[in-house]
Amino acid sequence: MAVEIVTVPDLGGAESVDVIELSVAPGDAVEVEDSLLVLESDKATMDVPSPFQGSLVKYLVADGDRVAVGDAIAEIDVTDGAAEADVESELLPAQEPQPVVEPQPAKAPDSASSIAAEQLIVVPDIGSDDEIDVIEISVAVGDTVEEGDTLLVLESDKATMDVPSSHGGTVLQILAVEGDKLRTGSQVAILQVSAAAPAAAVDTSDTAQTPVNDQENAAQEKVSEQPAGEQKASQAAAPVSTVVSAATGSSEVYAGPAVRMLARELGVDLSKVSGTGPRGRVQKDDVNNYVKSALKAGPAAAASGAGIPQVPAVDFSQFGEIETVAMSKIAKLTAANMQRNWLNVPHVTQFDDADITELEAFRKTLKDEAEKRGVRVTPVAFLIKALATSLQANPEFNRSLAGDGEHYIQKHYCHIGMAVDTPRGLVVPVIKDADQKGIWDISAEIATLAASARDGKLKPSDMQGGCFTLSSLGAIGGNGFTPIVNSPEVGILGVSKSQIKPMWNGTEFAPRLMLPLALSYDHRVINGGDAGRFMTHLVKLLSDIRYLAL
Ligand code: CAO
Repeated sequence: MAVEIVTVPDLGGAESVDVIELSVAPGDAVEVEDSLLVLESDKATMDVPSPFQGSLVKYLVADGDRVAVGDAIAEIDVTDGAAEADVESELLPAQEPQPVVEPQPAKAPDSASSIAAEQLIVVPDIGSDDEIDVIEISVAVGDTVEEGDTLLVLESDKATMDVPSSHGGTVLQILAVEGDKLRTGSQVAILQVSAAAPAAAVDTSDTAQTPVNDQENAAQEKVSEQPAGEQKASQAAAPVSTVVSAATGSSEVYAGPAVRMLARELGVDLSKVSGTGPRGRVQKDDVNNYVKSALKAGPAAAASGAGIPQVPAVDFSQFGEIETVAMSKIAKLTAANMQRNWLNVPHVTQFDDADITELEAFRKTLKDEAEKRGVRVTPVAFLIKALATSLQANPEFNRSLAGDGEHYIQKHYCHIGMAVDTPRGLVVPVIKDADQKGIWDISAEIATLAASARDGKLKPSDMQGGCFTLSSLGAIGGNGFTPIVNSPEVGILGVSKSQIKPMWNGTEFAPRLMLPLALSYDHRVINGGDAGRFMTHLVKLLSDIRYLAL
């Protein structure tokens, strides 16, 4: 057995880097340029390709190790293979297509062919003189790019922008690294531009004799990524790709570190994303588009994107007669919103009963006056007024979490949403400035909004701006339920059917009309103490409505 040691090649300036992936298993056959392992610095992820053909004896490092240039990383048994790529390619049978390394047309800037011209690519006018960080190098030396393909990505504190190639050709040299600061006119890359260049970038001399399928073509193209000068398989000069070829399971994903970071943040499995960049490279837009289409595909797909196992589809017709009924637009929206809120908001629900005996007695006395005014006064009007008053006394409930997760948005207005059950589905019109309105006005508005909701005539503005939601099922029945917070609001009150119950008044049990209340809240914003105070205040207002006047 003839064993060759593979060492960490030039790291382009990085002192030491982490091993983040061992790409093959001991005993596996490896070709020259096959990725042996993946290293990651804080700026880039790099494949370490094998300089030898043979089989992997063992790794000399483990996943998570930190390594530096020259460290021994693997042993390759080269007994049956040849150490040099060009020798190896001659030994291969012609019928058996392999990802071989062919000598490339000269690609170094100082050795361009006579028909090729070198083209310096610079940062185009970016609308200011500011220096902007390079956050991603989108191509590697040896890549073939079309005019308009992204060469690198810049990011200011306001925007991310792609720097497109002004020419098509082969990348000879990249003149920036991640973390550099560039401005309009800064040098980005040198391309070899000529009619022959793109064809030369992927060698076809062998494929002309040996038909290969698409996959093998892709493998061959990958092997040809490195400039010819660097492809010479010698251990000392083993090339490091500065782009990422990250393995996810057995399938390789071609993406840069910034894209991988975005995918990690969004919980996206990159192996499921189709890359639209050069040679199928996954770009940021591909990840964003994947997320958008997963969300559009419906809650089940979105949930599975978040790593939640999907409920398996069942063929119900095997159990009896069925009918497939289309969901209304409102029902689909409600389903998506409910799932989003259920998954995003850490819910707690607190329960209590309000004694509304006096409230109901008073409400009945309003009947004649209500008829004269042409309105119906139901318990819901008092609940909305009491909620508005409680929000004012407990402003934590009139907040939303800011997008940065580090601030609250404190609202100084008081709009109460009211869930309305309609034939098309659930809608939530909003009673604006409920704190400034009396019971007559609120009653009239409830009637108008509920009627518009049932007739499908609510305007978008009727349903916007809610601070807190009331969901009253009192007219329908039930002892209690746990409503789902209508995020970005942080609280919702679920009201069930009032019942006469025997209540101990200190000397005896007396029949009292008790209203079951359930307060669900977003525990990121509301503490249990806040919720206890809010509920106690609300119960006090409903049990003695004179407090509403204070
Ligand atoms: N306990 C006992 N009776 C109650 C009650 C309660 N908590 N709340 C209302 N009632 C009574 C009313 O007193 C009224 O009877 P009277 O006419 O004899 O006084 C009757 O029930 C009808 O009241 P209502 O609640 O329907 O009246 P409203 O117009 O004020 O309510 C609205 C409007 C929009 C809240 C209601 O029609 C509605 O759609 N509720 C369903 C909300 C919903 O679907 N929530 C679930 C959302 S989450 O899935």
